Amino acid sequence: MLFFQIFLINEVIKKVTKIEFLIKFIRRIDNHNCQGAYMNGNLKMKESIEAGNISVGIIGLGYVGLPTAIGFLDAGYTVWGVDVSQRVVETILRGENPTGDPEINDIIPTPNTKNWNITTDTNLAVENCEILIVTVPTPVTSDLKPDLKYVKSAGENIFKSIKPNSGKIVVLESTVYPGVTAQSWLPLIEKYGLIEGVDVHIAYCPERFNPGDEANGVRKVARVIGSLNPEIGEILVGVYSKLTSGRVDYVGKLEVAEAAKVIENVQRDINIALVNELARIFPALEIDIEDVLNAAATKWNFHRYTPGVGVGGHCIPVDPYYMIQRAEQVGVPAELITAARAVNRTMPIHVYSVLKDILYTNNVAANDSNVLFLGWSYKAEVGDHRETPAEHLALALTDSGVKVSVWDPHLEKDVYPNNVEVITDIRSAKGFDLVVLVTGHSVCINLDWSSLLQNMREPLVYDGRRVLDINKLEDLGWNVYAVGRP
Ligand code: SAJ
Repeated sequence: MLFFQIFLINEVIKKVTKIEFLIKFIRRIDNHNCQGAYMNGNLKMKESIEAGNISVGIIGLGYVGLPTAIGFLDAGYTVWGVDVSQRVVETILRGENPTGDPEINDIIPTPNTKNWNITTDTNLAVENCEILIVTVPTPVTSDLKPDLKYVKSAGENIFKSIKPNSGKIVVLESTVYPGVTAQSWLPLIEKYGLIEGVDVHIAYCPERFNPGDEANGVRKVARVIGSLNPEIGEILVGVYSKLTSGRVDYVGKLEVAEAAKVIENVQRDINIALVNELARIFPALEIDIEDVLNAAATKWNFHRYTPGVGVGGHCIPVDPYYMIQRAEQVGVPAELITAARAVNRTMPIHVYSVLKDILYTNNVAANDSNVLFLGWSYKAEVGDHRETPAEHLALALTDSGVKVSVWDPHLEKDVYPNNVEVITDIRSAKGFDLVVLVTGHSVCINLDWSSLLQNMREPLVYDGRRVLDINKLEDLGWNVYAVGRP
């Protein structure tokens, strides 16, 4: 009896699955037959794009999403910005900037700006937008593995709100390894009974704007687009061509666009790793790396990069691990990428040992020394401390008994770890043994070095970004050291 019951249930399940399959098959056929009509649907979408009367939803209003949302508003689109954080949404609705990036302080739309809708409700944005753009973080886990949880949760929230036959376009902009968009989102589309190419279209268009660089901002930087359906790719070329004055290219497969973005950052990490490694080698040869770079840069095809205390930010020190992981998955180890990453990752420790030598050579006991960091941001002229190498350098120093204080007018007081003192007024900086320039902000480079010298215990300065005028400082009486200088 039991056996007969199980057999019956199995048969029913098989039938249901078959029916489900049949429905989807018919919808695809039907859609294919009315592809023309749907194409007309796309045509309608294309026309409304050209007419500019479509709404764009931006999912994730952080360092990338908020400037992107403001860019689309600026380009004349109705924008629905979504963030899971109530604090972020309320801050933006007050016309204030929730990201630490002061660069966009003055461009946050004022409250009740027309066509500017900010919410925590993804469903509302999906209902009101033809195109949804996902700009969520793609960090790494503590063991340096890609962490795709935000890409997946954003996808979950979007796809569960999409209605059949709506033909919405969902674009991922976050930096990922080749394959993530399809691998993360197609199962979700399936889960919610949707059909990619009928109910929804997915595409990839990596964000590329360069923080702190107006010439390569959201409205000027070139873009590339990959998608499963070339027509959707072309539609998005139209959409992004209104956003940026830079060129916009449809490059075919999702994976091509995904790979393009990740290698742009991998290439930069490798190039920086080369000069950082040379900055370790040349002093041992009694050669100053800057002299060598100046000489090499006279050659037309020498690409100059700058050595420094380390590589920070949410992109360059993170994205290579995506490529390393993907290469491992297919059994082709990324040796060069891995090696370069290790060089840049250990630069703060290299600089730490150099600073210890400087203190020792100048008879300053480490556990009785006061070091002043100029800058904490991961790079010049931005107020962004994410993955800053300053944190690793400061920790190594304080762990060895050195007292570290920091001055960085680009950052709020609450971003610092508790092992450092924060100085808000550089004129009050007194009693230091060593100044370390960690970030090349112009305010750090152009500060009053002679009065700072008056307040120092020892006239020692270390240029960790090769931005200081060494001769001028030596003329003032400073004892100048620098990364890559013997
Ligand atoms: N750095 C050096 N030496 C150099 C150049 C940079 O040590 O010669 C350091 C910087 O000080 C900083 C880090 O590298 O700590 C990264 O700074 P960055 O200016 O190289 O890059 P990001 O992270 O601000 O922006 C990068 C850019 N990618 C490329 O230039 C290939 C930007 O265009 C991307 O949009 C961004 O990553 C991103 O979001 O992916």
